Amino acid sequence: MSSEVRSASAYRFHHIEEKWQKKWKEENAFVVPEDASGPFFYVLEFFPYPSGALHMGHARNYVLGDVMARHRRALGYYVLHPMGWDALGLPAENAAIQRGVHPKEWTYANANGMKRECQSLGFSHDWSREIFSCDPDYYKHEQKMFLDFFRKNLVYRKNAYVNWDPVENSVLANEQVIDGKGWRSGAVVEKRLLEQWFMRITDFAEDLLDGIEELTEWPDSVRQMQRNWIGKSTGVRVRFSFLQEEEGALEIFTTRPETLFGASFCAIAPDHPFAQKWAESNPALKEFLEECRKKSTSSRTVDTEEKKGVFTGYSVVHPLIPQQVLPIYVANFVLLEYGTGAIYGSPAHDQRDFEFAQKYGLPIVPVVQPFDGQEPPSGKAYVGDGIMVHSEFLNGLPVQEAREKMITVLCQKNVAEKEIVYSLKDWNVSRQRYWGAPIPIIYCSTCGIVPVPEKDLPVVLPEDVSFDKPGNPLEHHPTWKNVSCPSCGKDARRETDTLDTFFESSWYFARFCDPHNDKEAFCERKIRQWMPVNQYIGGIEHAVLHLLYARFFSRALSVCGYWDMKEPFQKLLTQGMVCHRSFRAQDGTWLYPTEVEKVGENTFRRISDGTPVEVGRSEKMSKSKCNLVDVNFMVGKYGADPLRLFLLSDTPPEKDLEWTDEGIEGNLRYIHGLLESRFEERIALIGPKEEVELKVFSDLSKEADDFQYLFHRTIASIDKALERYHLNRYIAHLRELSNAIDDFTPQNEEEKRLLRHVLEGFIQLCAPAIPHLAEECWEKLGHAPFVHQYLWPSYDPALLELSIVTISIQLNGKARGVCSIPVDASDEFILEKAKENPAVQKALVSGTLQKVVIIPHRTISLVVK
Ligand code: ANZ
Ligand code: ZN
Repeated sequence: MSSEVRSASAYRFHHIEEKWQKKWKEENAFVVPEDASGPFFYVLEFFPYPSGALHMGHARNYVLGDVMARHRRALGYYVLHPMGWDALGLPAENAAIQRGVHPKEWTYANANGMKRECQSLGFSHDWSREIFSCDPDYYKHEQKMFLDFFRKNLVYRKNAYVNWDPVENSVLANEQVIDGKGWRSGAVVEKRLLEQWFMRITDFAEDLLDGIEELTEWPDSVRQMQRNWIGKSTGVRVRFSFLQEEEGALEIFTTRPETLFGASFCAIAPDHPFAQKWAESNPALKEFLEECRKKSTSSRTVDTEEKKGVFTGYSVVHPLIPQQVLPIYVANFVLLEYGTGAIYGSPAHDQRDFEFAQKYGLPIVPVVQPFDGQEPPSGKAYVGDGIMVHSEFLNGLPVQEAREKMITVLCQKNVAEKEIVYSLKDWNVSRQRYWGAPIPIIYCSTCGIVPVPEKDLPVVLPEDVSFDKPGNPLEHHPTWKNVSCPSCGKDARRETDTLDTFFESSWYFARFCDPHNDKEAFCERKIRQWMPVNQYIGGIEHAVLHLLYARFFSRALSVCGYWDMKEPFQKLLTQGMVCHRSFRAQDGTWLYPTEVEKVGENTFRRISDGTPVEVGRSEKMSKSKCNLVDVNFMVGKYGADPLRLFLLSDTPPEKDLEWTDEGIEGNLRYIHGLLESRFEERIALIGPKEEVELKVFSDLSKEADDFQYLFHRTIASIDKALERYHLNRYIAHLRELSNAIDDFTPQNEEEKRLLRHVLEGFIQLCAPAIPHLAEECWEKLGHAPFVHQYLWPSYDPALLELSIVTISIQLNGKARGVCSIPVDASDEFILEKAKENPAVQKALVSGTLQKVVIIPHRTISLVVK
């Protein structure tokens, strides 16, 4: 940094952070005791891939989760807040190929480094539950699940076209193909026919769709993305008979049967059985199919491509106009796996059909006329509503009515049936890679597909593999795949495909409830205790894949008797990205922020040679643009608490956050101020430590009265902000209160007690955001650690003139949660409410209620023995 820029003062409190991190660890501060009786709260962040180092996006994700976990603890919940590693997958294997380090070694080393980073940020994870998905003790349970799925016919093998990544030498899921290219390699994806294992997620399409309605605490955007992905369409399947002497009929699927009188051609997918058959005697067709095969199978890429086709030489007869003949094309925009893999084209009312018809000179017959006064568009298809024309018995009807009528007529004529189709496909779980969980299957030439007997699980990945040949090292291993058939004893062969890593992430959240169970994946009691995850937090990039697979897995595990649960995640927060401006040297190369220095308001130069630097717009931090800031470096320079505060302030969690050095320096100054000057000064003014449950002070001066009011209002506002994820507002309220604390000078003993009371409350309110600093101050105020073990401050609703209050529930002297009641609720009402608390309910099963003490607007204490 140049001297013109006010440089960041160094963080001076690393010793405090280390001190508390050590204490938390030594005293297992975040480990949930085995005999915990509730209430329970499960906070989970998407478990990370151990790529090497935390990036700022991870840090933001875990800070958000940590605030929620610490807040819940202070409310009296037992909080499960675990962390582990999504440790299987390609990058480890690539590291092995490129650098000769074994994937296992690479993975564990990375995870350990990232774990240290997590700890240096003060996250309250329960590391006693750490899991590695690459550990055979983990994946043996999922191999058992695979066998149970196999038994229940939820997983099956089929020959299918797959997306083949020629660089990775592996099959990709549709979701891993982006714009026709491999999501990691960027290579143009080809099609290949391979035997693969598939999960029957499509059997659950309707149920998964229905379930979305109940996910009211998920962002609407994610729910809509899931609906779109499942892609339910209600339509009809129509049979067109062949003009030639061809067996059967051409079946098409349409959602717009009312346009049938506008049909001018039919088209089938390149992989449609008819296309394959006719190509044998049609070289032009054959060539076209070859060309299509090189393209991806992903439905999501087809729309953007130029529409192309070839006439097959075959035709069908229009089902309602016997003298009208429609030519059949093979077209690249028709997908094999949607509907029937065949369509009729009605070019005036479908853009794809329109482009196709124009290109091949096919008739474009409008059959829907826009309502009076509207002009039909020129040069493109009209897809809107209107009145039917040129359509015999439909003429004059609006589109909706015409559709109903057409369906009735076609069904009566016995040429069509109603049909519902989904764009969701079965989930291909086979990967031709080494660093994955082996699929527990053996192939025997006599017995066929033989599941590995349960007693032989886990099927462990061999460690002695070599990566010098392309493709799957398990294939090249000299012995591993050779086994004897468990059923007949003859020579047989292991499945060498491994499971898609989305398999591991589809149930890890359940394993965290019972991570050391070596008999089963998890026991039911612990699942009942913790699941569903109450608060799940992660990036929007997993809105469809991971979240949909996990919802499906819950259903599949229910079918197999593991539990009875459909929805694993109750609340979901999808946080925005962390962005940073990018810098480019004059020769166009990207520069790291550490390679440039600021010379003016928005001008920078390259440190090495002083040349000017082009400043780009703020974008998601990424390696390719060099606009990353290193988490470790920032913790070293600014400290964990200032970094946490920065990641929480200013920007709401769901929005993109702009990294600026100025921003974090502001937070650093705030923390220095708090710890160095202001806190010490204040502490000299406060009253003695008291254990009384004193809350509202009376007979105060006007200034003190206002101060007290602000304190209560702040608690109420913070409660609301935390409940609604407005974590940026939470920080703003804290700052407002800390300013008021600075400005307040007590005039008498009573006001000194008030100041202590507010200062203590402030420290407690701060603790979820800046826990190291809070612990330190808490200790200075004369309290034993840890601050999160003390009950969260509460406010007096009467003071704030509120009608609803939240009170805490104590059972046999321990905080057991909260409940909301009207301010004027009777004692009987409050008791009834408290009895709805799970811990109280449980205690009342074996014990009886001995005593009830209600402190108005604050607590209800129950003694049950
Ligand atoms: C005739 C028609 C006329 C269509 C019209 C649309 C507009 P959604 O609604 O997304 O489900 N289609 C059917 N199967 C297809 C396949 N395998 N590949 C590509 N396209 C296919 O889409 C249903 C519509 O997509 C169907 O309705 C069909 O075209 C086309 F004015 O039939 B329609
Ligand atoms: Zn056999």
